Amino acid sequence: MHSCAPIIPKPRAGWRTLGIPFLLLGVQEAQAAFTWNFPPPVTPVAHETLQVHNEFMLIITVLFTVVFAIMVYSMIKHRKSAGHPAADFTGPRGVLQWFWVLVPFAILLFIDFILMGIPAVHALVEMEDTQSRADLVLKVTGMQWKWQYEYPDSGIRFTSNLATPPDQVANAEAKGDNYLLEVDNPVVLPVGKKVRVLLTSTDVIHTWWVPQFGTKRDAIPGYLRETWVKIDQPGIYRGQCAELCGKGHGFMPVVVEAVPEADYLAWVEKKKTAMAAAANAAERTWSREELLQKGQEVYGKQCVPCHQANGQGLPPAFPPLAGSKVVNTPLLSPDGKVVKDTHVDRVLNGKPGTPMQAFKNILSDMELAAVITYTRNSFGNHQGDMIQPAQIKASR
Ligand code: HEC
Ligand SMILES: [Cu+2]
Repeated sequence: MHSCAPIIPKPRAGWRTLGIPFLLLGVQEAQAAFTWNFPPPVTPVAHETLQVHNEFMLIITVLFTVVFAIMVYSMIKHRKSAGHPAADFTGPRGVLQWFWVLVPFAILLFIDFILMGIPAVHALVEMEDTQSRADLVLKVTGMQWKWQYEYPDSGIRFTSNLATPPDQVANAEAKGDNYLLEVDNPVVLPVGKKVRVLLTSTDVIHTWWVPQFGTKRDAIPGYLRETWVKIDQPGIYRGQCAELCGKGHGFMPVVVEAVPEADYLAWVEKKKTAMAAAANAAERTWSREELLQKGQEVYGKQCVPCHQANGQGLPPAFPPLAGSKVVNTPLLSPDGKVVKDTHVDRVLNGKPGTPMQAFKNILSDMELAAVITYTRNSFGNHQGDMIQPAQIKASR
């Protein structure tokens, strides 16, 4: 386990005092990541949007140069001190001036509608074509502050949490190469397959964004939105949540591992086996030590962002679990049912309308039993009891 450092970055004096010019020069950790151009595109949409961008840059640079060259030339050449009188636009000469209005207007219309409009509309249509010939569906759910991934075809479901150690965030340890861009469970996708990506959220708006995919789409609670990717090269692609979604917004990266199809299929089998093993874990009786140990691990990943490593929370937004009334309630009713507003109820069902999410569908029976047992026997809570995965399973 890491030390009890909260994941709130301390301000770095260097950034604040050196300011923007040095920031732009790429001092300190920004240096490695600093480039002038876009990262290499790896999906059809990313290729196309980059091409549209480059074409547009070329067109507007030419326009800018030509227009400004004529302007500057005219201003200097026909200046008053060189003896040029002001133009008179009245009378028949004035009508002729319409020529100088309509010709550039026609040129701009041509550029906008033909040279820029056609490629832009083509790229837009391509972006929206999420359904045709899709090989695979990936469902992405944003939650404070992690991503949940589901593969409806194979029944795989897991959450993907930040893997950067809190000590690096607190500057107690040197920052790694993929600082804040690393997760415990990356999404694995096959290369060369069209993946339809469905997006939603359980709490606030998040955005699933991987720059090299050229897609960036909001995950909105209550809506199902979509985008698609077809990754053309194996590799690890990193991105971030791109919608300010609260305290942990900077701590929910996206990591996608694109692999050849055979490796993908092998990964699917491995995940399925692991999920079956997790389901079997609910069948046997666990010792108190096992539950406490596993519970501490689950707590570190799932609960620390809000309730903190020491269980003190960050009141008033996030209540302490240390000494909490809810935590210190009896476990289940005598007939094994979940009682409303008790510890088990709060963790399984969350509290609607607050950031406390329902962990019923995020964690396995084993993980739920472990984290509940752990929290009621830590941070000064001494319930001295435990709950078994089988009891959680039976109570569902
Ligand atoms: C995104 C932030 C967040 C995360 C992550 C989170 N909680 Fe909470 N939790 C809250 C908030 C906010 C409340 C207060 C809800 C309310 O208004 O009653 C709460 C309340 C609770 C309570 C009741 C405390 C009390 O005294 O009212 C328990 C128990 C609890 N959480 C356990 C957990 C466990 C266990 C985890 C990890 C598996 C977890 N929480 C993860 C935000 C979070
Ligand atoms: Cu977010």
